[in-house]
Order: sequence, then structure tokens, then C-alpha cells
Amino acid sequence: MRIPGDFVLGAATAAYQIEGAARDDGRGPSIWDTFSHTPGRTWNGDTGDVAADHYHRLESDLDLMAELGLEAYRFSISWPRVQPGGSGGLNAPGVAFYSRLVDGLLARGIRPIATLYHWDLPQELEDAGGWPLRDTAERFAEYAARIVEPLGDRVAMWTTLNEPWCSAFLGYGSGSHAPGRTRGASALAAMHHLNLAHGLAVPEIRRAARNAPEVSATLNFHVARPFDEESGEAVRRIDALANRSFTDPLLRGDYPDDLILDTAGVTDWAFNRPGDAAKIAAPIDLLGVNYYSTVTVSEWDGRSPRTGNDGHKGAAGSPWPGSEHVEFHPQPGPATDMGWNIAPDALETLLLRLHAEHPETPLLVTENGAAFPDRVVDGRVPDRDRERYILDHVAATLRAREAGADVRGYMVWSLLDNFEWGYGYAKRFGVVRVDYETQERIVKDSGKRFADLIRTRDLPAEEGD
Ligand code: IFM
Repeated sequence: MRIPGDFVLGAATAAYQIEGAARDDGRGPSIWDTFSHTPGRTWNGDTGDVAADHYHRLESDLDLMAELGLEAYRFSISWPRVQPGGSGGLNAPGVAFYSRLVDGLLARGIRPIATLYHWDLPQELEDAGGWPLRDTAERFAEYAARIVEPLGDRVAMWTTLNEPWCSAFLGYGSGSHAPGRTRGASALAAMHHLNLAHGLAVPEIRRAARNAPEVSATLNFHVARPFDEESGEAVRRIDALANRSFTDPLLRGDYPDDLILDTAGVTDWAFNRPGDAAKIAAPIDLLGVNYYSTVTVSEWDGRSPRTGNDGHKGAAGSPWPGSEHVEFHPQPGPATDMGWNIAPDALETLLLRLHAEHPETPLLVTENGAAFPDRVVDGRVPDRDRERYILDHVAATLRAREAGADVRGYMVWSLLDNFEWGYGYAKRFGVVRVDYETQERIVKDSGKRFADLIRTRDLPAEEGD
């Protein structure tokens, strides 16, 4: 397979997962600082205090990106680093860091793709009510306007939110993510205010940027498959709550009726005020697609023991308000170290579906990748599983593109091993290994193969199934 010249290949990261420097240069606390410092919340009590120390290793990490030949780098801006309390003026040293990052990328010919929110809400805003509070959406739009001003002459693409499903339903529903709250009604209110935050920020970004950037949002999609022929209703419910809860308001102009009905016992939807729908549907230039694996679902009979895993087993609350009776089934292997099944064909189907439903919206795979338990052997990391995973998913993306989906590129998750949220440092997603004792970086074999792919723009048929 030839990789078309305009198909962008790059890598992605997020601020809290790699930067460290949690108390440096005026950065304020975020909900993830508080959450990870709360006993029992993360594996081994791990925190992002130091992470991959990227804040202090910016220049050498930029050189690493250049060595891999990345065409684009998707990073997130830490809101509490640039606006510590979540309102008011900007923190100059924080802004200077991102300015150096953007300049460093441009100097190396790498396209900067900046995400404004990858889960690190300033703690002050959570203390005031967090995402279930409408005011947080207004604060986000103000933050967007302020931070785009100093960077908006150089950033090529802005993404408002990363995976708002996780912010809403894991943060306020299951409680497995910060801030760890567990109320279905709060999760749905958070969902709406995240959507509103996105819609309010889009015109602010366009106003403040001086280089006509592309504006986007990134969603994580649950590709739900039926367990048997009786399972269509379960698929519909999960699809409504996980996917259409965001795509419909953003791209179609309102929430799906079935979602409102499914959740009527949980909330009265009073948070959705007249006029919100039009604001949320502010036109965007592109939709970011994060994809890792599938789920297989059926209706639960309420009696038999639950066997499956929706990826959030053991959490105190439910990420599925109003649909707790859906059963998640064990998936056939192979699986990654997260226990997530490997199904590249589902990425192809997902991209084709999104294109069919929203043909006017170009797509970009903004995250895809795999955790595996790596080993260092004679100074090398022979991570054949990850290499296979990446190549198979690039191939699936290219197949979707050949079949007509307007997919503009693929960003591997992740550039570096990093803080995997509740899993701490137990799971390694990087194409570059990080030794957390020494902060030494080793480009894994998958990273070398990805660099090769970028250089040759050729994916031999036998490599990409
Ligand atoms: O590490 C995360 C990332 O922050 C958001 N998307 C999924 C990744 C793997 O779990």
C-alpha cells in the first residue's frame, strides 16, 4: 500500500501524562494532581508529578520527534499551567513553554496540533462545581480565547476537547477518573457542559487565531458489537450514550431522542437550555477519532453473574447512566496489556460509518496504539506486538480512505511511555521507551518501524492485514 502524500503520520501525547514539573513555574493543581495523590486511586499510588519529565527535556524530546521523522505532533496544553486557577490572566512561564514547543516543532518541520483540554481541569474549577456546573463551560471558552492569542499565529490545528466521554462518564459516573465522582445525573450534566464548552470555544479560537487554523474535537468511539441476534437494543443504547451523545450535538445540531429517553429516569435534562444546541453545533473543520478496541454487548437478564468487562470493572459507580443493565461480554483475543481486544477491521468500519453519517466532516485518527509489557534486550526494545498493532491499524485506516472515507492521517498513541491515568506507570503505550529511574529514552523497534513507514511511505501488503 502506498501512503498518499497528503496523509499525515504523527504521534500524540497529553500534558499530564508526560510533562511532570507539577509544581514548577506557577503551575496550579489540576483534578488529576488531587486524584492521583489520593490513596487508592491509581496503581501503586503513581502520580504525574515527574512523569516523563518532558517539561525539562523539551529540546531533546523535540530532537527525538525529528529523528522519527514525525510529520505532526499532537500535544495538549495543561490548562492549570497556563491559567492556574482556571480564570483570569495567563501564567507567562507556562505560555512560554508551549511557545517554545511550537517553535521547536516548526523549526523541525513538524506540524503542531494542540489540544486545549486533555482532562486536567484546574482544581479551583472542580471545587466550584466542575463540569456538572454550566459556568465551567464559560471558563473553558475564556481560557481558549486567552491561550490561542499568543500561540494562534503558529498552531496548525486546534482541538477543543480530548475524549469528553471519559471526562464526563469516567470522571463523574464511574469515578475511575478524576475527580472520582459517581452520580449518573452529574455525568450527564458534565457531558452537556463539555459539549457546550466545545461549542463556545470554537468561535473564540477562530477569532483569536491569526493563521486560519483548522478547528476540531477528538472523540473516543466505542465500537459496540451485538453478542447475539437479541442484542441490537443493547448496541443501540451504548452507541447512543458513548458516541452519538457527542457526534449528534456537534455535527447534527442536537441530542438523539433515544439518548434522552434512555436517561429520562436519571436526569430531566434541564441543563440543556434553549439556544445551547446551536452553540454546540458551531462548524468544525475536522473530527478527531480515537480508537483502540471493540465491546460486545447484550441485554443483562439481571440474574446471571456478570462475566464481561467494559474496561471499567471494579469502579465505584457506573459510566453508563440509565443503561446499567447492558452486559459487556469477554472478547475473543488477542488482547493488549490493557486487556483490550485487537480488532483493526473495526477501525475501518468505524471510519466508513462516520464518513457515511457525516460526509462533510473530514476525519483524522488522533489516537491509536497499544500497551504491551516491553523488555529491554541488549539496549533494544523488540516490541513486535506493538509494531504489528500499529501497522495493522494504519492499513485499516488506509483501506477506509481508499473506500471513500475522508481520513487525513494517523497519530500513534503514544510518542513516549507515560502516566496511564488510573493504571499509573504499569502500562506502556510509547513507541519510545522511558526508563522512569533515569529518564533515558530508547526508540522501540515499533518506533523505528513507524519512522521507516514515514520515510518510505510504503506499507507492504504482507505487513498490514
Ligand atoms: O492514555 C490514554 C489517553 O490519554 C486517552 N486515550 C486513550 C489512551 C490509552 O488509554
